[in-house]
Amino acid sequence: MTLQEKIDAIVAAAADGVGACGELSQISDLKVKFLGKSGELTALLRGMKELPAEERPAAGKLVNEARDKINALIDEKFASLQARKEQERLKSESLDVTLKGRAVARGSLHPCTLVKEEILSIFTSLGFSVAHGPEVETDYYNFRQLNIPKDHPARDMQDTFYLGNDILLRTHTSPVQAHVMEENKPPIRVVCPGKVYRPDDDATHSPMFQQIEGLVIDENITLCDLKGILECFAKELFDKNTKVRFRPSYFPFTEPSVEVDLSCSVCHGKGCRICKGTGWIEVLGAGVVNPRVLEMSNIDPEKYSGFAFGMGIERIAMIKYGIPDMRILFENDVRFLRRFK
Ligand code: 2NM
Repeated sequence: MTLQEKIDAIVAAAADGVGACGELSQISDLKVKFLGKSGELTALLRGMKELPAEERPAAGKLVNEARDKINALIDEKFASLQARKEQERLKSESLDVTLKGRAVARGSLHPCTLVKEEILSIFTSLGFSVAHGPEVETDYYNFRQLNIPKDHPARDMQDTFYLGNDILLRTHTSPVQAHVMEENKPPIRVVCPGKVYRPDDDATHSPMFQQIEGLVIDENITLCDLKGILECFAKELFDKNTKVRFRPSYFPFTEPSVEVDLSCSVCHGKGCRICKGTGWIEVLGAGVVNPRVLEMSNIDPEKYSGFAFGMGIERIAMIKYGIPDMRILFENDVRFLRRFK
């Protein structure tokens, strides 16, 4: 067999091999078989040493041409298998853009959050700023600075979770106001929302609930200013015909102290299930800040006076939305929560 015939046979075998190849993974086998170190073409090249020197260049040229041809055949096959694979991938990943989309489930705000934000926006529109403070407090800020010394009977009114000797979970947001009074000079107009803790648990009490307390301190502040602000607040939160009624009460941090009733927004004073037939609903506690509290906060009670008030957010949400049992607000049953979208 001449060299040319041998080469033609190798090229023909490579063309057959390439023709039979149907998988990308077989391409490297083809390369090894026809172009690799132990391939037939390499054997031919090695055999050149035995040829007379003058025949070597022509023979070398033939072998090189054959190698280029086989390389081209393999590259072409590789490209076509690659293209086929890409087509298959595109086909398997194709999207039916006419399919209906899935609706994203949107969340909504908890009724207590809605009520809290509404109350804060009423007070900020009246010129109040908003202050926050820690839920873990000292006995000093939660009680003593608010004129509730140790062994004071008012401590029985507010049973307390103690975390240590003088460390406790705040029973009201008044300690935030104690910090505000200590750190600011009058005039002070502030509302303090937040979680508070007391060991009660029944249909109208939860061991954790939320309060908003307000505080105003300036020259010549009286109980009349308190009533005016609360009337304005009640008319905004319920309706413009809402009436405000004060009844005498007792808090150690205010003197005089009042319970604040609002005319029932459901029956407008006629008497119904919500107001238990009285036409009035008890919504807040309030009063004129006790001069001893001002004194302990380094505010001169001869020059300044103030009023303060406090309300429970859950209680107001229950009144506003007619919720009979406070526990519903803490169960997070989505059937209930969806009603507030
Ligand atoms: C209430 C009722 C009455 C109150 C008093 C103070 C402070 F810090 F000025 F002493 N803050 N909040 C207060 C007064 C709270 O909640 C039923």
